[in-house]
Amino acid sequence: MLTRMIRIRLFESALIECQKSGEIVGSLHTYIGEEAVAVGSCVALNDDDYIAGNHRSHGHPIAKGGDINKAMAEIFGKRDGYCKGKGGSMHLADFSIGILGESGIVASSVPVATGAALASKLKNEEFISLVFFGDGASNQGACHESMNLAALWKLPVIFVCENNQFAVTTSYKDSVSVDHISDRASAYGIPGVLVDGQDALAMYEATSEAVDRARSGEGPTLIEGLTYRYEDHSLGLASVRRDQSYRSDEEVEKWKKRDPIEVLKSNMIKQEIITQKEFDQIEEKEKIAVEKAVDFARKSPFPAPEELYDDLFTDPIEYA
Ligand SMILES: Cc1ncc(C[n+]2csc(CCOP(=O)(O)OP(=O)(O)O)c2C)c(N)n1
Repeated sequence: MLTRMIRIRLFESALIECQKSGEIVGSLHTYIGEEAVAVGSCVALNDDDYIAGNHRSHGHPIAKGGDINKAMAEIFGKRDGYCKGKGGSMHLADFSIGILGESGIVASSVPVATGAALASKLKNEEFISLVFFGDGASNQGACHESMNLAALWKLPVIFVCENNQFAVTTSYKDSVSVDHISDRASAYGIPGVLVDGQDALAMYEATSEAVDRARSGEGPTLIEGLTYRYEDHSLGLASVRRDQSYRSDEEVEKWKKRDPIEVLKSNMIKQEIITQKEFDQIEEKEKIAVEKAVDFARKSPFPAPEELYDDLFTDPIEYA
């Protein structure tokens, strides 16, 4: 878990630099500060369980064990990327390890994961699915419809709401009618669990319980991981540039003091599971891996213009 959280942090930090230098174009939604939610959840799953994500989804595939070379190349828009450079930052799918992919349409992955869980049930398969979505997404109709149906049909799906407390600049306190998003679970008759999203172990434990429920046919669970986004909502989007008036510097600093990597690291050092030196070694190894990923992405070619329509449709259509 520690390794994967460090990998996500360094991956995102490298992306910020490459976006600043102009090597990456388009918008980027970084996951820095929220790493424990994805990692704690994903390590409770098997490789053939499915996950789906959203626009803030570089961390999810990395947490599931995805290939950072392919992820980096995709975000660079290069041919060796996960979707041959045509999906970009919000589309890092890898079916071989259960990553169904993501979508920039807020809340749209919630019914996708619910559909995957329905497929598992109809086919009498063992796999389950888990979807990550934000506090903003939790207000969307697609989210409520999916939870209702999943509860009614006892589908093996886990709903993980990453409550990073803001939808762009709107606080969840101004847009959610209950104190906690997890409180909504009672309306569907399913368990709702509020978890410290800065604590990877707590996320792991809550998800493991939900996995047991899902696999034994008891249906879905709603988990709310209370967390915080350190960076701006998005990089590279002119409309949300640098507006920090919706939150104070003190608040950001307060949350950084409970950094998810530090929380796990200090816990492990205290319990003598790891030494500072070993931590430094992991960090160094991941730094090299991320540098290699950037290099891999830089060297990969852009897709050729004539490949533009390839892989878009199940049955390719002819163009005059
Ligand atoms: C259906 C839809 N509405 C609006 C948007 C614009 N939009 C992109 S991200 C975002 C905020 C989403 O907030 P949240 O779900 O809390 O996720 P977070 O960005 O905080 O991780 C909005 C409104 C969109 N992409 N899709």
